[in-house]
Amino acid sequence: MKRTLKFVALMLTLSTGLASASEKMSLWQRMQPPEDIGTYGHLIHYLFNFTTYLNIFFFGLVCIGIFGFSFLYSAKRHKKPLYTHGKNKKEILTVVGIALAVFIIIDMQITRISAHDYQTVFMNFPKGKDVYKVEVMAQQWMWNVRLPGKDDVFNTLDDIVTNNDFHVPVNKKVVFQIISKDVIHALYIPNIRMKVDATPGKITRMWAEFTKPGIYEIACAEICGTHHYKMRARLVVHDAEDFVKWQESAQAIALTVNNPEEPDNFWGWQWKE
Ligand SMILES: [Cu+2]
Repeated sequence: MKRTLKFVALMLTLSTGLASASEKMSLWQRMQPPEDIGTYGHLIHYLFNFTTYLNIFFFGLVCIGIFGFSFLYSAKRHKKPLYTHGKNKKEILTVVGIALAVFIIIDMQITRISAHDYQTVFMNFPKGKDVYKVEVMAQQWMWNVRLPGKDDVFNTLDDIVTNNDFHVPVNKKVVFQIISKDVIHALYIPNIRMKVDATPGKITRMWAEFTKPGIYEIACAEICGTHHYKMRARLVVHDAEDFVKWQESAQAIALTVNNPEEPDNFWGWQWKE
C-alpha cells in the first residue's frame, strides 16, 4: 500500500513537472516540425506531407473497406456466403487497373519529384569563392568542426576549430564536407530538414542556405554507441554584422592555440570541389 502511494505521488510530481515544462506550447504546437530556416526545406516538407497525407487517405480507405464490407456482408444480412476467386476478366482488369493507376499517379510522381529535387538542388553543389566551407569530423561522441580561416585553405595554422559548435553566416551558401573518425554517424540539422551520414574513410557532402539568424540544434541521427545522445550540438546562424565579430574573435583565438607541433590537430583535408 505504502509503495503504491509512493508510486502515485511520484507519478503526480512527474506529470506536473512535465506539464509546467510544456506549458508554453499547445499539444498541436509540440507536434509541429521545427521552424524551417533553409531555402530548400520546403521541398522536403512538401514530399513528406505528400506521402503522409496519402498514407492517411489510403489508411482511411482500407478501414472503410474492412469495416464496411464486414458490416454489409455480415451473417445477419447474407445468410448464404458468396465465394469468388477473382478470376474472371472484369475482376482481373479492375485489380490491374487500380494497381497501375496507383503506381503511375502516386509512386512515379513521388519518384519524379524527389529525383528532380535531388539533381537540381541537393546534389547541385555551389562552388567558388563565395561558398562558406565547413569540414566536419564526427567521432564517438563529438562533432569536430573546422573552418579554413583567413587564407581559405584547410589544415593550415589559421584554421578555426570548434567542438559541438557550428557557426554559419545567414543567407550564404554553406557547404559541409563530412567524415567520421570511427563509426558511422549522421549529421542532422532538423531546421533545414537535412541529414547526411558521416562515414569513416569517405567524405560525404551537404549544402544549405540558412535564412534566419538564431541558435538551433544539431543531432547525430545514427545510433553510434553508448553516448550517442552526447552528439547534440549547437548551430549558430549569425547575421552579417554579428558574424564578422565572431569570426574575428575566433580567428584570434585560433592563431594562439593552433600548435604546429601537434599533427593530430590537423585532421582536415584539401577541400573537394
Ligand atoms: Cu554519432
